[in-house]
Amino acid sequence: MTEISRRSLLATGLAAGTLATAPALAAPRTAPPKPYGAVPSPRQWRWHGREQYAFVHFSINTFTDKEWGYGDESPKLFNPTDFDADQIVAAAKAGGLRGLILTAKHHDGFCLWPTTLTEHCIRNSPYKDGKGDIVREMADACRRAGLPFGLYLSPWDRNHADYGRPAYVDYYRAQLTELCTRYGELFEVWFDGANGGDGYYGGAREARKIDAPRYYDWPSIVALVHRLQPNACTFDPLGADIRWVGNEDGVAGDPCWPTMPNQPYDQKNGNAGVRGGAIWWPAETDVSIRPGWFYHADEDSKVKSPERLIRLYDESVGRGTNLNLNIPPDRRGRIPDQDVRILKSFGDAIRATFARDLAKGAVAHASHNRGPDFEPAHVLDGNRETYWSTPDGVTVSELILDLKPGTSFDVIRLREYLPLGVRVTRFAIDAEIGGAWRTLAEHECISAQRIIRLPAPIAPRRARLRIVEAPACPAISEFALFRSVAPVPVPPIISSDPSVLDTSGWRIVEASAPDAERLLDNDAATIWLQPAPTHDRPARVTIDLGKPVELAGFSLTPSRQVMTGAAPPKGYVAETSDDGTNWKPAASGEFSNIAYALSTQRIAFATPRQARYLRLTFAETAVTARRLAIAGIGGFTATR
Ligand code: FUL
Ligand code: CA
Repeated sequence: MTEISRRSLLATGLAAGTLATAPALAAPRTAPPKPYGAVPSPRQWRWHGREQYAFVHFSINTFTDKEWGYGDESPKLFNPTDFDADQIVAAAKAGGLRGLILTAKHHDGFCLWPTTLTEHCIRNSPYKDGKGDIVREMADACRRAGLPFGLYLSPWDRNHADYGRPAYVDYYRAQLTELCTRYGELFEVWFDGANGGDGYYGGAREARKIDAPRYYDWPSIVALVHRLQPNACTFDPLGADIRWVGNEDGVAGDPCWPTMPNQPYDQKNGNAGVRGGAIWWPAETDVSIRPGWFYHADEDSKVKSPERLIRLYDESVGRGTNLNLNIPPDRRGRIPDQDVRILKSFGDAIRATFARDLAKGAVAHASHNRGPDFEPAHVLDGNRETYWSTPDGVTVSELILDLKPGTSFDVIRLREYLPLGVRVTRFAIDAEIGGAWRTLAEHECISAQRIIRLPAPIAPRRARLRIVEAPACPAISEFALFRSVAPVPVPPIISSDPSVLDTSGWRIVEASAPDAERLLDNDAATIWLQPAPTHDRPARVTIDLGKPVELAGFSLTPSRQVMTGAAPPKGYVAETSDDGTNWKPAASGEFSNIAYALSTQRIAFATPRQARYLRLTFAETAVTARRLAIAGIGGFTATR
C-alpha cells in the first residue's frame, strides 16, 4: 500500500481496525486554514452566491428606437401602453435569473421615478397621467416574487445643464440618495463606464469631456451607497465591489480571477483578472439577450437562442463570474413573447441540469486530510460554507469520489470556499474508466465556481479532482456531477414590426472580403472583418434581395466585440438596382454616434423604391482602427 492510499484510508476511517481501536475521546479540533491573499467582503461573498440576474433597460430609448438618447427628448415620448412589472419579473424568474437591475436613468437623463430633482422625469410623461413610478412598480413586483432588486443610474447625463461641472455631481449624489432611501433594500448599484461626449446639456448642445475618477470622486460615491445600502454591491470603478468583465459579449476570460491590482480598471486585465492581485474585485459579465440593450422591433428575429444562452452561462457563471443578462421590455412595457419563450427554455434546461447532484451518495476520500471539520465529504453536502482541506503546507493533493455504480454524468461543478481566498492555481479532473485513469480537463482557477461540460456522458467508477498547483492548502466546498438536459428549441420569429424585411432569402453576390454571409445570419456575434478601408480601396458588399421588394431603407448592426482592434464604418453609400448592373444612388451620409454606442443604425432612403439588389460602400472606419467590422445588414419597407 502506498503512503498516500494508506493515509487516505486512515483519514476516512476505512483502514482495518481504526474504528475499533479509536479512543473514545473527541478528536482534537484543527484550526481552519489561514486566508490566502485578498478575500471577499461579506457583501461580495453574498453576491457570489447570486450567480445570474436580469438587467432591464427600459426608458425613452424604447420609444425612439435608439440606444443612446441625446438628452433633448420630450418626456411625453415615454408612454408604455400595457406596463406590467409582474410580467417582467415572471420572465426573469422563468429564465432562472435571481435578481433584477433596472435602468432608473440612462445616458439621456430621463428619470423613471418621480424625482423632486428634475422635470426631466416620468412626472411629465403621459404614463398614468404623470402619477406613475416605474422604479416603485418594479421594486414592489420584485419583492412580491422574492427577487432581490438593484438599480442602474447613469453617471453620464446628456440632459443636465450642469453636466461636467461640480453642481452636477451634487445632483447625481442627491439622485442616488433618493433611490437608496425610497425603494427598500438594493442588492446592486450600477455605475456605467460610458461618460462624457456630446449632448443636449440644457440646450448647450455641445461636447463635454470629463476626467471621470477626478470628477466623480468614486470612493466617496461608493461610500454613500454603502452607508445607505450596506448590502448593495457597487459596479465598476476602482473602489467598487464588482468589476466589468471587459466586453459586452457575455464571455469571461478562462481563467477569470476575482483578484486585481489596486489600480484603475483596464479592459485587458478585466477579462481574466490577475492571479495574486492585491484586491478582491470580481467580474460581472453583462450581455443582452438581443443585439441592443433597449428593445427594437427589428431585433425580434435576433433574440439569442436558448442554446446560445447556455453557452453564455458556461462562459460566465461557469467561469466564476456573475451573469447580468439584459432582457429589455417592449413599448407595451412587457418582455416580448419570443424572449419569454426563450428565457423559459433556458431556465428550464439550467434548472433540470443542476437539479440533482449525482455525486451525492458517493464515498469521498482524499490524499490528505486536515481534520474532522474539513472532511472530504464536505464537497458533497451542497453547503457552500463547508469544505475539504489539507494540512498547511500540503498543496498538491487529490480528492477521489467512489461513485455509485451506474452514475453517468457530463457536467462537473467545482467551488472553492472563497472567504479563504482563491487558493487553487491549477487543477485537473480525471475519471477512472475500465481500471485506468483518464484526464478529462485541466484548467487554471476554480474560484466561485468552475463548470466543465464533457462532449458526452461517461459512467466511470471513480472521479478525481487533482490540485496540480496551489500556493496554499485547498478549501474545496463542492465537487458535484450532473447530467445535462438540453433546452427545448425555440424557432426564431420574423419581426413583429411589419416594415422589417425578412432577410432569410437574401444572398451575398459580391464582397470586398470573405465571410460576408455573416452579415445576413441574424447573429450579431458573427462579424464581417477586413482591413480598414480607404477612399481608394473602400469596403463593399452587394446583396441580392431574392426578389424585387419595396425598399425604404437599410439597417446596419456594428460589432459589439470591443477587443478586436476593429471599428464600425463611419459613413455609407447605398445604391439599389433592378438587375445588378445598373445602379441608382439611394442614400449616403454618416452614421450618428456609431463608434461609442455600437448600436444598430437605421437609415431611411429619401424615397422608397422597388429594388432587387442593394449595394453598400464604406470608405472609412468611425475611429482609427486596423480593421473594419460589421455584424449585420437588414432592410425595411415603408410602414403602411
Ligand atoms: C454601456 C452603455 O453605454 C449601454 O447603453 C448599456 O447601458 C450598457 C450596459 O453599458 O456602457
Ligand atoms: Ca460543501
